[in-house]
Amino acid sequence: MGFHLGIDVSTQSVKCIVIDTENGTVPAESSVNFGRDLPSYHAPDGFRPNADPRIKQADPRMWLDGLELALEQLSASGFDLARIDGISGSGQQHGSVYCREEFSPLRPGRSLAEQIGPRLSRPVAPIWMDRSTATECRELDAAFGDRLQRDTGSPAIERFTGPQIRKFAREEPKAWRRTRRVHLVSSFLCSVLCGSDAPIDFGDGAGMNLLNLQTLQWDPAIVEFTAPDLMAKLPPAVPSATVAGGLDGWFRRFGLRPGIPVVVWSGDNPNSLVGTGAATPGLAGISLGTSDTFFAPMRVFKTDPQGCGHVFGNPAGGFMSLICFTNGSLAREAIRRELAVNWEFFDRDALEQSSTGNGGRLMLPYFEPESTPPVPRPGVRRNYTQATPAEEIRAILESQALSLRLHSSWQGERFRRIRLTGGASKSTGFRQILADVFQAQIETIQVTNSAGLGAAFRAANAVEQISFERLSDRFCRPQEITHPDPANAELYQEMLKQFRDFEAAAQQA
Ligand code: XUL
Repeated sequence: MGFHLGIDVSTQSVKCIVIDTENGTVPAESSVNFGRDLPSYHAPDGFRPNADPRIKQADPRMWLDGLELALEQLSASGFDLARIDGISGSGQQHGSVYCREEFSPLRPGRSLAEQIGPRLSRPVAPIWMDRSTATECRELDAAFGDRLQRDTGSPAIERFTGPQIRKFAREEPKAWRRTRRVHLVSSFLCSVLCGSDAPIDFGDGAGMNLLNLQTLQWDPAIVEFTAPDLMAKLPPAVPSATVAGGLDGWFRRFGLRPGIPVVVWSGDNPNSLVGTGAATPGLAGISLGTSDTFFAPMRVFKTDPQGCGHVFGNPAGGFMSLICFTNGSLAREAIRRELAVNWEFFDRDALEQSSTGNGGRLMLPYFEPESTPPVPRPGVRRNYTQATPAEEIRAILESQALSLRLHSSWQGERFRRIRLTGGASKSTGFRQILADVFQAQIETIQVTNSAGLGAAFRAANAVEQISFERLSDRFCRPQEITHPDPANAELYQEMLKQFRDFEAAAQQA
């Protein structure tokens, strides 16, 4: 039993969490927000503003500075980082980093950004919010048809890495030729820790439209079609419990011991699955972050006939489902700002001042292009013209809950217990709406950074062979349980049909 570090590099921040597997405690944490703490990158929301709303790119050096700062804060917190026995991490999914050279040991005298920046063949990394690859997606669909979804778990998706790589290789052929390695955000940062090229795990690799989930290898035909020489530029794909290497000596400055095992990183959703304790069949998870996501372990490999849901590798073995709704907290925050109310009103008073079902008010809050269902152009749609601020807030929350239920039904499984995580999981009103819409018990856990916690679990699991069940018993005991009110079941069942019809009509308009 020992100490393990999980590092979560998400859209807006870098967070570190240390777990003590002996005592089931979290002795140290730190957090760096890109907008607040690294203003020189001019990326208040984690990406660079662009005149084209479909383009969302970040500077990889911002992640490196964020990592350095978060580790600095962690070591300043008083916890002796020399006690750490293993490290793993979590990256926002689908984003890609293009390197001119393979990784080599780091030079001690220079910052990470200073020495790794010049080794990139592309100064920016497209992130998961990017929607600029419609052409490439059409080409992939035309070339592979249904096989793409059957074998990679998803049809061609604009934010997925394969279409993004294809676009870059076509638009910037010289820079593409100079690229020796294409990394995901997760494998890039894992490589930085190791000072050598790290593999991509099955969890995050499945979000690329390149990994064949039947063989768990890169799919040669799809890879060849995607971009010239891509196979040679991809790191190997490996199980999530693989040790990628030993920690580079550069990290000695924080008190960390060089050489300690660095376990391959994964995506934020696979990490959250284990970090919420929902990796065993029967449970599901909902993460209410910048985007909202629904995820669950899969008993059998199955794909979404609507094409919105995805299949990723489950770090605990087998597969998991993932449905991503781009307009999560992003939309809740936009409505709150529009109404000029504080969070207290949004989370509590508004729901007290409005009634369940809200007179049938529904809202499609597409402040940004939406992934589920695919909506390329932003625009908020309502099926009503009048609402008080309280009703407006209930409309967005009920509609988001109905959307989560509607688009997760393809798995054909009735989830009676759902683990809730992310910032908005603190809202008791939203928890009740989710419990009633799903007619499921909603459970929160103490640690809200489930992606970082999941990464620390994966380090403990790979290094010390501690099972996920055991880690989840220690760290993920339900804190607050919200029971569904059966009296609301029928009302929401009816609204679910209305929501489905409203959404379908809006998509055709
Ligand atoms: C999942 C997705 C998002 C990002 C956000 O497919 O695009 O959840 O991983 O971090």
